[in-house]
Amino acid sequence: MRKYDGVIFDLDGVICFTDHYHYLAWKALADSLGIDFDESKNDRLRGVSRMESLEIVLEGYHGTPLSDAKKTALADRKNALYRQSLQTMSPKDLSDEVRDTLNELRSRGLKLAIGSSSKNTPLILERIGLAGFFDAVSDGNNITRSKPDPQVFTMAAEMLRLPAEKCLVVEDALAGLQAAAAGGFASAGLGPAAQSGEATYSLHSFRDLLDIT
Ligand code: B16
Ligand code: MG
Repeated sequence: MRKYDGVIFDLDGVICFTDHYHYLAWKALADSLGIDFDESKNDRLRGVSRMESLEIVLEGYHGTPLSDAKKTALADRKNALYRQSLQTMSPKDLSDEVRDTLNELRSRGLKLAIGSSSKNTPLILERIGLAGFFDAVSDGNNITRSKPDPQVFTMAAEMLRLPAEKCLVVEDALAGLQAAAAGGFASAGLGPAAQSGEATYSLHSFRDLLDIT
């Protein structure tokens, strides 16, 4: 009997790599506010929602207190810069390895979903040529609590009409692996998350998924 009937993929850091674009946009915002911001701080933003990311960036802010409206305006400014970068993406930003593995998983009869914190998920999927590909898309637009809360994955599983124990979550972020565990999902860790000890399976590469599904 098959171990999993569905796979729920995180987007940024798993299906494609927009983290450098996030970095450039946060860096530009931080510079304009006189805040120190580097790649290591950017790593703390993986899988974390936009407003929670802003709070992490603002840890280095020592100016006059910011109202909620001002914070929203700052997040909007960052997002506008980020979306400009996303416009440069194309189907070439989807690797052959990811495309071939997704197709192979589907041909094995597995249901495939996205479980991403990003509100820009629809735009990213369209840019990389995957709009309409997934059986379900759960993202920052349909959740009220972000990772490490399991809501984004629980809703993806519901959309697939599968119980958590029949779905495997694929993640690059610690917050995402914690979310998977909290929701009762097995997880496969890629990149930094693979070394955290939180993942059910640690993958060296995306195609390793074919060995555990
Ligand atoms: P947005 P994921 C996450 O995507 C990113 O890793 C994280 O850095 C970002 O802050 C978050 O999406 C929200 O993104 O500003 O586009 O709504 O890894 O969950 O696919
Ligand atoms: Mg991610």
